[in-house]
Amino acid sequence: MFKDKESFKHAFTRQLVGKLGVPLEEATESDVYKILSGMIREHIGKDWARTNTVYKEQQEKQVYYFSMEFLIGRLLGNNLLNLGVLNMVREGLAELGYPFEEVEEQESDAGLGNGGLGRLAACFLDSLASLQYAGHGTGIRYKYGLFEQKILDGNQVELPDYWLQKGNEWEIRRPDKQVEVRFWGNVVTREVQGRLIFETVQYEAVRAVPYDVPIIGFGHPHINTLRLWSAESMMDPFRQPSSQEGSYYRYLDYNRSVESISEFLYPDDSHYEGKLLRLKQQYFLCSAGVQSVLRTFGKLNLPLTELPDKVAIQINDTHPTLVIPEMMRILIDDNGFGWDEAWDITNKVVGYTNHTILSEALEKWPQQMVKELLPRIYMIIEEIDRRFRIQLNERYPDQPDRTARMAIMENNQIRMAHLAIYGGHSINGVAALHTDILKKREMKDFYELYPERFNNKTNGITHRRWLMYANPGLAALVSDCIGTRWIKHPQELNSLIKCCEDSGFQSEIARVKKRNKEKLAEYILEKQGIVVNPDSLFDIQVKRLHAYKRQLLNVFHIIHLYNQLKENPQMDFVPRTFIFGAKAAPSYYLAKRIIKLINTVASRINNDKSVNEVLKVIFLENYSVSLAEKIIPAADVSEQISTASKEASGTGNMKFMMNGALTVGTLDGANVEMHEMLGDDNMFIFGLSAEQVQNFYQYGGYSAWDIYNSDSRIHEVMDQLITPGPLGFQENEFRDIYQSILDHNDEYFVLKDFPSYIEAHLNVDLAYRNQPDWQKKAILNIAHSGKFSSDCTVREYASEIWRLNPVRRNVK
Ligand code: HBZ
Repeated sequence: MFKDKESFKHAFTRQLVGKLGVPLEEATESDVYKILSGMIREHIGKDWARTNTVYKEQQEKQVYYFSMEFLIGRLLGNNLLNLGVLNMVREGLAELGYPFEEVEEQESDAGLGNGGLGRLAACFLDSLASLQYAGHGTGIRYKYGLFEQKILDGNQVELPDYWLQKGNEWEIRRPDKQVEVRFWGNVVTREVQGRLIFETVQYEAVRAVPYDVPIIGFGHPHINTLRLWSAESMMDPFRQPSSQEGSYYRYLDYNRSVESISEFLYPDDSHYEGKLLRLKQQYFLCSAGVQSVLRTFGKLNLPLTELPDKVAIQINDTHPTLVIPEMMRILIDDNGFGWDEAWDITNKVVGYTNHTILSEALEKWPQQMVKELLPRIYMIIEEIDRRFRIQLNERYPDQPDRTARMAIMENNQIRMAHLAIYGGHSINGVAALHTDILKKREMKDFYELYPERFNNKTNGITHRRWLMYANPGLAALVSDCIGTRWIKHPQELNSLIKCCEDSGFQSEIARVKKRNKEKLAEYILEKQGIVVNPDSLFDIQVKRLHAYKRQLLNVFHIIHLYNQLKENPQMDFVPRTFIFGAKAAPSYYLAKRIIKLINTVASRINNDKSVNEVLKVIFLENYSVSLAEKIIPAADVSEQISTASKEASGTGNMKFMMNGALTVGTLDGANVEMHEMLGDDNMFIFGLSAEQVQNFYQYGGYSAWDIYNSDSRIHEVMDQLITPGPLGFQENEFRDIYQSILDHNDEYFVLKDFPSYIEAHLNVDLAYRNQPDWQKKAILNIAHSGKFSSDCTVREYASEIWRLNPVRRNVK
């Protein structure tokens, strides 16, 4: 992009003065950010256009990743990294008097996602572009991203995240590419030359306007597109003369309802809520997205029967399942296809990724709601269901129960997962254990019917953002040790194994970690005024707050340690700093109470002079992608402690591993695969297995009360929630949490796993005392983390689901 640092400085200064009319000395960080991002945009313009031209000329097959969420975070640093000029720009700006860290802070996080699912989509985009696949994102441009979290008096308070307030330097509005999305109305049927024609009348039309964001590949001028759709009003949405009585007020109502479609991201990450607006959002995404995909395909001048050779659509969970009936609608109603042919095309194009087995998260839309909002789509789903039932009855003639279990429409609901499995050619889980559970339990019936559709694709994370960008010190050290091939071939991080015994390298690893911890300590001091000791062990749990993720188990352990320290202040104990970051869904009462508990425990412990030299608890406000980039490189211990079988994969676990943290974890999600590589020596595994958990659910045999009554450590911790104890809580202060465990027989096995969790932490304490050995374990974690690069994951999706090859010809 620039020949060298001097030419960058020169070009930058010229633009600053030329475009903003301010001399260098007077430019603010915000000016610097604007100019720098503008320079990048200008630089990539040609390559972006060229990439699209090459796709078109070479008729490349393209994949579209449909997702309600893209949690991309900030783009400036990542774009500079992928363009290969991050260090040069960093140094150049520093010489001009602008620390890069401060410039970066000018950019708001694009928080267009809740958590793992949305971040996975963002990592996949980075890998698709970096591996030179023709792969794009299709999503919604929410005006407000995931809420901003404030902690007031220990409680979570949600504020709107108006991330676009200062504008978005990376997007380009493309009104020329707009499409129309239709809601409501009535379907009328006509017969024309012996064929039934369906037409929707009296609908309400919405304008879908795309905003394109360039996704820059690493190390080459390959630039894909994240297309985010925004809902805007039409001038004449009802297709009626506007002079009708009351029509002006109707228009105002319409206007408001249109704006709301792309206004907010739903902040619930694990609980399905049948809200009309959410359904509108989903159809809006699917209809706009499919129309746009077909329009691009149309430019190839090929018959639509060839669509599956040129297009793959992957749906990120069931949220975009309506692509299936929408594609059917367009093929049949707008292009005159017969049902079977349309079904065959749709089926070959669509693949579905499942991210959860929690039954409360499975989407089931009320039939009535779909029928009213999307009458033609409803008819198509009815027909899909009718045909599926016929197949099921033929295949299982004596098993009406099975048909009822598997049907798409049942009990006045539409089961989106069933529609996605039947309507697509592939369903994948996101870690080996998760896929296994899908096959053997959750989707067993479907697996028996379509074994060939099921496959596993273990999640991954981009090592470019999560190692090279977030932890440049470690990345440099790795390259010093094994060279730079790992950057293009992350599995070659494996070569680090040979350095794991090298004491010089071990101390270097420790030095980098210490520096990262100091930086995080500075951040904590600045934000919260709390001093933490960078020499203490940083034990970190950052993720959404959910009962199954068991932040509560972590807090119980902290209370237990506190109790022990109070009893025996001389206890031999490695000083620890426990760090949390977590947002709770605004309507999730228990999760919010756990946040309050963590903050209350934190404030008591941090202010107790008798322990606060060796024990600190920090809750970091507003956990987000950019905060994760600061936190994860500073971790010694990573807490991945979900109830086995509940966490589909986890991806935070991989980020910590890649940054040299050691995991305390259950055998859940991708932890299982981490453990297979690392073994017991390099990971602290504890707790029930997924199978044991399932057996307890199925056959009983577990009593939370028995454990509570028989284990004095647990009793002591639990009772502090309801009676004044060493922590000084008030009577019944956290009775709700206490009851939530005992009333539901400890649904997530917090008490059951508590003893083995304590033991795992005693082993952590012991292991940390032997620093050379700890560093060796850390190195082995980094060495094995290459397998979890999303590059590997995306390659597997490409070859096994999408049937896509990288675009070989250089796009330049
Ligand atoms: O997807 C997560 C899984 O819990 C995690 O185990 C996995 O690693 C990750 C990527 O595969 N699931 C989510 O993050 N889910 C959501 O964010 C979500 C958002 C909206 C919903 C439901 C779920 O309506």
